[in-house]
Amino acid sequence: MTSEKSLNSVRPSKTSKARVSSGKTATSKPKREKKVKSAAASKKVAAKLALAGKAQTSKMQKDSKAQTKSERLFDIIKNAKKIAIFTHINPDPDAYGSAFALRDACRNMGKLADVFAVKCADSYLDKIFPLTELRTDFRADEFDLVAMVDIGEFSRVHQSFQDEISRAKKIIIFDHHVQTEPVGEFQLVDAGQAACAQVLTHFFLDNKIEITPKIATYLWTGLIGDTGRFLYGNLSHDVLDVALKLFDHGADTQFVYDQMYRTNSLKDIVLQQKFLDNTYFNQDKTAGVTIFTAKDMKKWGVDHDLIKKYTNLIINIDGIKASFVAIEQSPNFFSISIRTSGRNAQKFAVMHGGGGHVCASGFNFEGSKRKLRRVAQTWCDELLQIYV
Ligand SMILES: [Mn+2]
Repeated sequence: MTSEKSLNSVRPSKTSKARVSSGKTATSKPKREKKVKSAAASKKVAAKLALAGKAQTSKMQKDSKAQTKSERLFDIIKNAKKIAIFTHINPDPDAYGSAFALRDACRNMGKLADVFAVKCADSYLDKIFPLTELRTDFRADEFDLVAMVDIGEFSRVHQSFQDEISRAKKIIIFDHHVQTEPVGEFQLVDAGQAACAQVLTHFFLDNKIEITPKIATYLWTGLIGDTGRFLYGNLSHDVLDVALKLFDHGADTQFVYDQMYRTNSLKDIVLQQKFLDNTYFNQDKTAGVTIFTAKDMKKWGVDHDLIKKYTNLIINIDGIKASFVAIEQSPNFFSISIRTSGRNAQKFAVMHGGGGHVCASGFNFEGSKRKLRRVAQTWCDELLQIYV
């Protein structure tokens, strides 16, 4: 769905190293520099993956023809003893759901498996997932396999893990994002699926890996998170089929709903009010930009996770086709979540150094709130007019 042109603009190309050493990139904005740096790290990972892929191909030449990608990944897991699982920064229900489902499935196969992630503030996610068991002390030489879930690009891995991961012996990927950086051969990626949990459910079922009620609950949480409990435009026969299968495998659906949606506190209501107070609409009220500065968040006692819970508040207003929600993560550094209806947020995000899905994407912005407000007006026009 993404045009080659926009893909090329973020893909670490063969000439990217030459461009860095020529100094051209170094003179551009720091944001670009960061992008190139993470692209270089990802190139290292890609090269490793390609190498591993070749070894794998020759080793399995005799029987690989009939083997599906899913079976190959299962073989890799079966042959591993110690598996480190990673997901994207600011993990959401699909990220944690996929990671913990895979962890428990691996453990049930007798593997040593752990999830590595940097937790955001306390939230409802603590009630669903054993987040006290998250690890941050990853060392590549202590594991023989790295599994990444719900990650469309290497730069979305928490920065503190990136260097060690690039030293990993073998990397596999389960995902449902449009991959904007090459990630080698060991991957099970379907950008047509609504959640990584959906990809993993198929993987477990296809390979007859036991889905315990606990694993089903984790996967259900991921599916509910990424479909907005079947509310977003990414519903399909398969989503409902997977939901039914997880239900049949004992997913505690009511527990998940109670944790995720029946938790409106006074703080939630206040936040919704602040959301409206801080949203600038364009002239014909078809797009909105909401900005949360760190100072305001501190004043109102709301955190990143609580705001994320309402990322869809503006896009759900009748007539709104695009919404931008900006959260100040560090001084003058904002994470921007885009939500769209009938517009391609993914293409837009890629053009701005980010990524994601057709109706839900994100990227980062460096600059003051005032600058952001000004630039965001042009984003609204751009998104509404070009990315149809
Ligand atoms: Mn996801």
